[in-house]
Amino acid sequence: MSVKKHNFFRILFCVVLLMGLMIRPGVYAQTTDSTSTSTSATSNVASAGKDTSASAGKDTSAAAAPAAATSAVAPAATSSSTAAAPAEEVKKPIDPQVYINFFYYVLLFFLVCVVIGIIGKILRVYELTSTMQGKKGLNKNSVQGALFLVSLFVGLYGVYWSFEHHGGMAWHEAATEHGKRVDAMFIVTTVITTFVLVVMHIAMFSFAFIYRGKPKAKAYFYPHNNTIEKIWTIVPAIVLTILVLFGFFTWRSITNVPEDLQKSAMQVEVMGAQFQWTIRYAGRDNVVGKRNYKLTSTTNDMGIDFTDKASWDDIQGGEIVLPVNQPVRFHIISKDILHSFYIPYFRVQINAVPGMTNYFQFTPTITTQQMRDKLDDQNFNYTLLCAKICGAGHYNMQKNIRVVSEKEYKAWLAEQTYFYNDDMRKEFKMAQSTNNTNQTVLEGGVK
Ligand SMILES: [Cu+2]
Repeated sequence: MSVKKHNFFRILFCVVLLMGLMIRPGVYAQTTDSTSTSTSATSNVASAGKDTSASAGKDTSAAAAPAAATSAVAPAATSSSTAAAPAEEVKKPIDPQVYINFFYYVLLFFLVCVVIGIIGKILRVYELTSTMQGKKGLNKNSVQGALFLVSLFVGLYGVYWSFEHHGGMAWHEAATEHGKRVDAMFIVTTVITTFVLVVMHIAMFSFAFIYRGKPKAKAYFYPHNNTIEKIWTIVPAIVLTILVLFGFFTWRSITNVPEDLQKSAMQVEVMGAQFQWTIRYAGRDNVVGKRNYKLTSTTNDMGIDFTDKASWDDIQGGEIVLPVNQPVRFHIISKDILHSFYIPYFRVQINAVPGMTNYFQFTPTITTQQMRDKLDDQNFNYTLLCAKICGAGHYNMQKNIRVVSEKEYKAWLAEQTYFYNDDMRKEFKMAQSTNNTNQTVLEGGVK
């Protein structure tokens, strides 16, 4: 039985090895393309976003939509464009490297299994020969204790390596005033939790080594100690309370803005909808006009109530442009379902909830150009993202944010269009006259 088993694994290993050796660029790619174009389209969405958006852009070019609008329709257009696309576009080959990588890891897995098997066999042979020679053989307790120590060092090195290599990827300077407070909180939490992680692991793994099974050692029965119980209950409770309070007061300091500062800040409304953000600047009066969801129409996407004169000077922002070092108060709303207003570099995240308005006030402190220079990346842009998985096009809910000087901001704002444009005026006046007629008819009926 065991001989059969061994033969089975040998054959399996040889088959995988041969398959790996037989891989030639293009061989698999061609067969897959002719059979499963939809798969290739899907994987292209993930791996080569540029291709997908390009093809989606072609399909929607008739509408001459700007970049943001094109990206908003990309998910729907992706499937239709695949069906309607010309033959040569459909036959786009999958990068053969994908298959090579896959088989490389499969082979690596088998190789690791074989190495472990060989080590096991060597140990078994050593054990049998020791028994035959009348020696004690391998002390499994010592081996396992040593393995615990090895795991400890490998694990701790892994933690260090992860901080060293991935810390830089996740960590970037905050570009807002309050961002520094959030970062301070993050650093303190990380330092405390890392300290606990290291101390706990050293204790656990080294105890497993120090108190490994020994022939003459006796287990010490130690059922209870009140002092130890108190220490390990009170100390974590104090640390957690400090962390929670630290978080609570930081959040309060960020969100509880005094009323006069709320009013003096620049007012911008942002509405999340599947799958785009619509931006409304308050205009000259710095008051965002009222909305009523019942007024939502194809021309009035936000349901702006134009009977409120404060809405007449409200400005549409194709992108978000903010003047540096000036407080801005975002009114965050949702048209349909939950979204989340998330700007990583600004340390800003708050849900966009249908039926209510959330607010986030902050002051950007680093312009886009300054950040580009700092990061040595001239293509860098701050981005508003949606942090709530809201449907198929969720990944596309992105909006560029430009932080510029006051002068540049004013120049940009002057070029933007009003929500209350000619079409809206006509629609509004028609609605007004219909209302007036209805009112007259009603009043006539009452009389
Ligand atoms: Cu989303």
